[in-house]
Amino acid sequence: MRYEDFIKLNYVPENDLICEYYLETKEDFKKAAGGVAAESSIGTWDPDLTTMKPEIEKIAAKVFEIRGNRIKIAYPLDLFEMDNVSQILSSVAGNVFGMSIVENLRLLDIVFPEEMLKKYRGPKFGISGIRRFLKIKDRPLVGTIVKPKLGLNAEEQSEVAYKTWRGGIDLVKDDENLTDMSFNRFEDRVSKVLEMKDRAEEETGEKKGYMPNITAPYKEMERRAEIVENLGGKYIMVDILTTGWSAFEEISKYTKLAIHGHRAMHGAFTRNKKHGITMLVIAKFARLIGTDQLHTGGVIGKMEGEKNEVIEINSSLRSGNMKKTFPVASGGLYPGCVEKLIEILGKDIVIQAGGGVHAHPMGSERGAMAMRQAVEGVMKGYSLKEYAEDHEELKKAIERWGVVE
Ligand code: CAP
Ligand code: MG
Repeated sequence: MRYEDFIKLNYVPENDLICEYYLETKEDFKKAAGGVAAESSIGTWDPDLTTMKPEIEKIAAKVFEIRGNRIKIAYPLDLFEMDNVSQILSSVAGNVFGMSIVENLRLLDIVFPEEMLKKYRGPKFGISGIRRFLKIKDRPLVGTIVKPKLGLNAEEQSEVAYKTWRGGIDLVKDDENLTDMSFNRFEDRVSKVLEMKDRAEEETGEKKGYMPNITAPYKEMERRAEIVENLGGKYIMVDILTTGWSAFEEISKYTKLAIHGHRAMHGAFTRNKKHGITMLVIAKFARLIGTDQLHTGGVIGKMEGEKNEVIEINSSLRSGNMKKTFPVASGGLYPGCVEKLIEILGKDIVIQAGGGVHAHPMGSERGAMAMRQAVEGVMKGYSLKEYAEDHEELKKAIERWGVVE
């Protein structure tokens, strides 16, 4: 089959997996588009394979739509091992990005057919399960990342966590690069932080969550998940991309705990608007294989991520029959962002602040109070400035970082 033979503009997909790509080429557009369908399914550069058979040609991917630089390709399900995300990605997001006929190629969106969705359990808890567990009905969850990222010992880490829980934080998490360190051992940390969690729960009468980062070589992740479970933890955190799809898929099957998915490294392939893979696609796969919470962008913080894109990702995580993944807004956020964030992203989000809690001039506990006050003020219908009038911690936070209008 020649590359052009992979174009079938009158094809109507039924039970196929659909991918939408943005494509730029210096060569003939149809040839390049067909090339993408070929390389991601059954074809190669020389059309005259002596090994090709008519029944194999039937499962070729088909470019069935071309609109400007956007193309849609339908993939018959026989091309896939349906419950193997690595294999699916090796097909639709593999060699194609490096083909020389392609100048730029971006996988914009992916739609999984019902037959494939049935193979996946998705999140174990999802938004509703997590809300039930934390007993928080409809406000955004408030989270913090203990800062500095690295350097505190287990004891210090647990004290900082405790202070923020007391101040009103719901979820405390490790940073993406904090694992089992010489100065802060995993098991020691988890045990100390969970002890402090129990104390904070008793003192505040609220449910709290700790999300220890178990990111490590696979077998070690299993061991760490077990440590967390045996110590009474309910959550683990995994850096889903640096850990890799296969390991993430497996740990998610293995553990009974809720999973917080950190997306560190996504910018390496999501950021270039013409090439790579969108965060939307990453998020869809991450939900399929079980992430209960996922970083999707804070819109107004320190990290790149356009408003409409984040809205689209978040609504995708909450749509369909599978349990919904809690979108996490994080990165450079502080109390003054809360009103705007809720306005843009709604209440079904986790709002996290690291620097925006621990750099509060009155310290971590009162920094946590300021974040919680911001959420409560907005939920009660006040503007942040109004609510700050009789909430000192929020007032101090606004003096330091201002309010996003
Ligand atoms: C936030 C954070 C997260 C970022 C990642 C950090 O801390 O812990 O890793 O949110 O970005 O280390 O930067 P701050 P994203 O609140 O101190 O910024 O959520 O976009 O994946
Ligand atoms: Mg971080």
